[in-house]
Amino acid sequence: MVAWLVSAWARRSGSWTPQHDEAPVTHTITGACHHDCPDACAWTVTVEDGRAVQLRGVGDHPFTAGELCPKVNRLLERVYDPARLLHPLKRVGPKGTGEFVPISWDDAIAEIADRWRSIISDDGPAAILPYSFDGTQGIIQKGILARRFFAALGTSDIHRHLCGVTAWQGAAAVCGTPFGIDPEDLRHSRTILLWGTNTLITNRHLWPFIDEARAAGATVVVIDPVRTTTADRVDQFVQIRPGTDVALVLGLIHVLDRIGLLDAEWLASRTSGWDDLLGSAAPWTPASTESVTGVPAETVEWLATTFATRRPAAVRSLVGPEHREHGFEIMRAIAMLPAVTGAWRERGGGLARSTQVWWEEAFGLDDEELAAPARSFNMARLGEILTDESLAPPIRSLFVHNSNPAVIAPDQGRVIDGLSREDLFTVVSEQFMTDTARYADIVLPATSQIEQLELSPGWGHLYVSLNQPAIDPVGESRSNNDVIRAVATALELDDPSLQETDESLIRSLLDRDHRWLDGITWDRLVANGWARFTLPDHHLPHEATVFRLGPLEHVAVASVDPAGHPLQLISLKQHTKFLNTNYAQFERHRPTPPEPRLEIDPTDATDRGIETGTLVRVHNERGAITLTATVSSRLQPGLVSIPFGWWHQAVPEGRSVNVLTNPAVPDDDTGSAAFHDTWVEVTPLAPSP
Ligand SMILES: Nc1nc2c(c(=O)[nH]1)N[C@H]1C(S)=C(S)[C@@H](COP(=O)(O)OP(=O)(O)OC[C@H]3O[C@@H](n4cnc5c(=O)[nH]c(N)nc54)[C@H](O)[C@@H]3O)O[C@H]1N2
Ligand SMILES: Nc1nc2c(c(=O)[nH]1)N[C@H]1C(S)=C(S)[C@@H](COP(=O)(O)OP(=O)(O)OC[C@H]3O[C@@H](n4cnc5c(=O)[nH]c(N)nc54)[C@H](O)[C@@H]3O)O[C@H]1N2
Ligand code: SF4
Ligand SMILES: [Mo]
Repeated sequence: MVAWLVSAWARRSGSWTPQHDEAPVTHTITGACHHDCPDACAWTVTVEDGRAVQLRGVGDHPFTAGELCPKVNRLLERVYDPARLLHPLKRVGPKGTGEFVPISWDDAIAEIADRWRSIISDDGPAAILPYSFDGTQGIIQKGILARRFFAALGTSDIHRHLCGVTAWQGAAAVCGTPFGIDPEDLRHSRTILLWGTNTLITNRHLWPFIDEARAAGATVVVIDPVRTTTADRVDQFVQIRPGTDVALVLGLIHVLDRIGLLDAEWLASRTSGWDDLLGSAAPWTPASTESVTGVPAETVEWLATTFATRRPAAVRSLVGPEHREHGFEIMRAIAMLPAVTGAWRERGGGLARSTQVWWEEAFGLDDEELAAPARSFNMARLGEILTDESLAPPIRSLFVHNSNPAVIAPDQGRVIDGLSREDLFTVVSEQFMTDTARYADIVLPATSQIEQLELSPGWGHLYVSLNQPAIDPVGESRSNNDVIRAVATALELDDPSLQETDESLIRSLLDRDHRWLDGITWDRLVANGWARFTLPDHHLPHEATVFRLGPLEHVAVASVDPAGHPLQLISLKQHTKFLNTNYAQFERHRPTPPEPRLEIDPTDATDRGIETGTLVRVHNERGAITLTATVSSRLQPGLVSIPFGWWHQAVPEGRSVNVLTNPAVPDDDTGSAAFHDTWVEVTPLAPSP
């Protein structure tokens, strides 16, 4: 492998010429998936004469076990797709029309440096805003160098809080730290509550562990407002009214106390604030819990008894319920249940959540001492920030990488208004001409995972992989870090840390003196591809924690929003072949029928004269989109659904679901947006032909 890497690099530097008259030269390179998916599957790429010809899962990886997924099984088609961006581009038409001409890298970098110099001299570096997110989860290309660079420049920054931070905060409020149990330990559980997570779609490699537990007798429950694919496959589906989880937790605690299933000794020694919590639970009889949550009183009794007695018992949760105005309180409530029952005592009991915190700590990702940004904004407020004329200084340049804000951010209409500003100098590093890239002044073609060196941990397990570049960059594409190094040079920023190579970045992360990294070396990862963090096989993260309980309050989600729209809209990651906005541009990845559809409950459909196939307009005070309706019993009265991930061209208005969604964030500007606390009306236009 090392020999191959040397030859690949030599080839790139021009000292190697292909020998076409020889038999094909085949190599197999190890790597791992970069997508924002908890699984981070380990893979091998087979390369023949410099072209990747096969991608396979690594069979001996304990978590992903040789399987990829329906998206990434076709990754090589994505890598070589004719629509891949191959050259830097410069805008020639009005913003958003997608009219560009190719330019050289030298010209692109020079233009960025010139424009930024002039912006900095007029308004200071705070007028520049980098916007990046989770397009890649690889540590190296996700932002290490970009963070250093923008800190050195003194620009503004964003809180990258659209995903996971609220769940993190909710767990930490109860457990002191956001650590949960190793998700693999769910194989030992006898009760598993999949609480607002669609495991089969979003975290498919966890399923074998759940199956293993079930084979040994575990009861698996889904708690979700929507009958998801996962809900169809478990022992009990608990269909909760959206955003009422705090009330359900209070109802469960009420029952546990009433029938004497709680351990007084545990509560006294391992929790604080129990009396206050019990006070909050007092009014929540099964009947009152049912009236608010829609969960039948007998199910509330059953769920409480099952969780407390069929042990080990665990809650599994990712991010679904956090995307709400009271997301923090919901995630805090969910974390309280295992703390109250002492579920953490047994292996396979407790809260299984994102494992990102393990590698953030091991690799010390927040430890680097960098200058604080000039100012920082919650990324959910992008539309507001770009259109706020009173900002001093205003944002005059946006640098986007690893993200598609025109599609993923809430309140899309305002985001597009901002991106349309002719005076906003926007640079987008992308693999494809996304809805965001269309609004750029300069588009930079980005390498894909199989073209770049990367350290790829997973946020659903405790393994880390070294992803080696398998092929040369396609076209003239360059990695994020190559771009940062070039712009730093052009701006004459001479701090050597801005020129650190990707290999050096990885080696210094692995060299950190942290016990979970003991024995994980560059050479070992080159030889084996992946390694488990060095942890005891049975690792209890909260052996001595005193869990913080305390008062808990259910805050009702208004039954009708202030603007009077009667239906609540949820927008989920529900397509097996999309990964957020990735792949939505390819027909071969679309569902059948190949379009985003509005799902609506039969009662709401009948009230409005809507049938499956009716063309409808979904609208609220923020915007409108036109879709075909599907009447579906997966939902519940009052709840409609539009899938997330589709690009603008999938909808006649040239907008996708986030044109409707609620951009509200918590008052302290941390945490996610309230995507799912969105209210709409649905009006039929005409029956579909
Ligand atoms: N195939 C595929 N896999 C993916 C992704 C993808 O786009 N496609 N995206 C990846 C990303 S970025 C992430 S963050 C993860 C997310 O993984 P998950 O958290 O599993 O997925 P979500 O679809 O965000 O939400 C899960 C469930 O939460 C439910 N939910 C919403 N509101 C509430 C509520 O108030 N209470 C309760 N109890 N449930 C509620 C939704 O109905 C939904 O079924 O998936 C990752 N994996
Ligand atoms: N309505 C609604 N909105 C949501 C959500 C929802 O459930 N509903 N979910 C939210 C969540 S949980 C998340 S995580 C966000 C996701 O938001 P994003 O992270 O912005 O979304 P992705 O589609 O994963 O990635 C964006 C882009 O990154 C690019 N990319 C990938 N690798 C690289 C690379 O190495 N270099 C460069 N330069 N680019 C690269 C891809 O081509 C892709 O176009 O969306 C959020 N928005
Ligand atoms: S998207 Fe997820 S399941 Fe698919 S290959 Fe990547 S990590 Fe694995
Ligand atoms: Mo996410």
